[in-house]
Amino acid sequence: MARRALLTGITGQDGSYLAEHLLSEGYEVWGLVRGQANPRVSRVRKLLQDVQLVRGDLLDQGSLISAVEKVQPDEVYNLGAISFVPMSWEQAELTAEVTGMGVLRMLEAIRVCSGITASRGSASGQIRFYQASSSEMFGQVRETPQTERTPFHPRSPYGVAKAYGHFLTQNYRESYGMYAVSGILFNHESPRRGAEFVTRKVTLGVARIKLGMATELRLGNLEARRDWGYAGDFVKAMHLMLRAAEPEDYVIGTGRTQSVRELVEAAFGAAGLDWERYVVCDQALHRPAEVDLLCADPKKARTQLGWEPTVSFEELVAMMVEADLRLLAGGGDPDQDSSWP
Ligand code: NAP
Ligand code: G4F
Repeated sequence: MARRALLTGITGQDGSYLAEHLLSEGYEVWGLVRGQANPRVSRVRKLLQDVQLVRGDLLDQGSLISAVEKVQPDEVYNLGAISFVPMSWEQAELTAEVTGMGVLRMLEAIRVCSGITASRGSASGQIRFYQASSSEMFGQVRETPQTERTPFHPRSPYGVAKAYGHFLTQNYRESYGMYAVSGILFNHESPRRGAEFVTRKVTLGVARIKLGMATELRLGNLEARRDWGYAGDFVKAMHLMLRAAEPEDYVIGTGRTQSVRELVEAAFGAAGLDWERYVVCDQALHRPAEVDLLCADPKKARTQLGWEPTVSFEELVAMMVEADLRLLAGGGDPDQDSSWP
């Protein structure tokens, strides 16, 4: 029998790559979709034709219980979230509800459907649970590089909500003996990355300037440093975590760090452009509290899971610039369903 996976966040970047990976591993894949007429659902239907869809929302406990009852998954990957950090200041309560409380609702759905109570663990095979934790939890970092043992100091309502979900996942593992793990993932990008995040904003900006569709690119803090990897590599780590013998949390990143300025140089350079002629620094795009530096120590994932990133920062930037040049030159719209390579 094929193993069955239920993914929240199927319409997002990671959901798409993880679904493709699990399908290639022989899984039956189900995606949770929300809303009455969510335009991103048609993109999923087009790109991921073998994925089955079930309705539900991380804000709605009953819908998650119904989804778990219907799908009867072996594995649940909770990727759904308000994931754009600046939005978490503008809609802090919604972020807490979706990104934080959504984890509680998903864990409860699994617990209730599995018949697990404080005094009785799961009778039959356990549903394994993956939580999409984030390096944003490290925030104002206490040490570099960051490991599974580095203390958290989140700097945004998003980071705080992720920390809640992270500790809750650990707590359900300890309280109920559930196979529940968190992947503390550092920034990962791809041609499917949302246009609001800095890598894609830059590669789309480069493509627009190269094609004569724009004359400048407005950015915020160029000095922030991130550990950027390729999303296609990172989703494989999620799967490896749920197939491990013991439920444990892992840091997933490349171990290299670059500044936004270096990202900009690489992206404009990949299109043969001099970034200093086009980039405008805009104070309005700076954040109320910044995370200055993130850099992973992925040693545990390497030694225990055998996970290694395969795409370098330079290859990733070139891949994204090329994809955006192709998209825009072909008349594509980054916000439309046809746009995912
Ligand atoms: P993304 O592209 O922004 O996708 C977010 C997903 O969450 C979308 O599918 C969205 O669905 C869904 N969602 C939003 N509100 C929801 C709700 N109320 N109920 C159910 N689903 C909801 O994010 P991503 O980059 O793929 O990241 C996946 C996960 O990893 C997120 O939890 C993110 O916080 C976390 N993470 C990402 C990174 C990274 O660098 N990419 C790093 C660390 C952690 P709709 O289409 O319905 O809005
Ligand atoms: O691309 P970003 O918006 O990603 P950020 O804030 O690091 O968050 C991403 O990674 C997290 C993991 O560490 C995830 F949990 C989260 O869901 C998301 O996927 O910004 C990266 C850096 C920041 O320091 C920001 O201040 O780029 C800087 N930046 C400079 N100018 C900009 C801009 N960011 C954006 N989005 N837009 C700008 O114009």
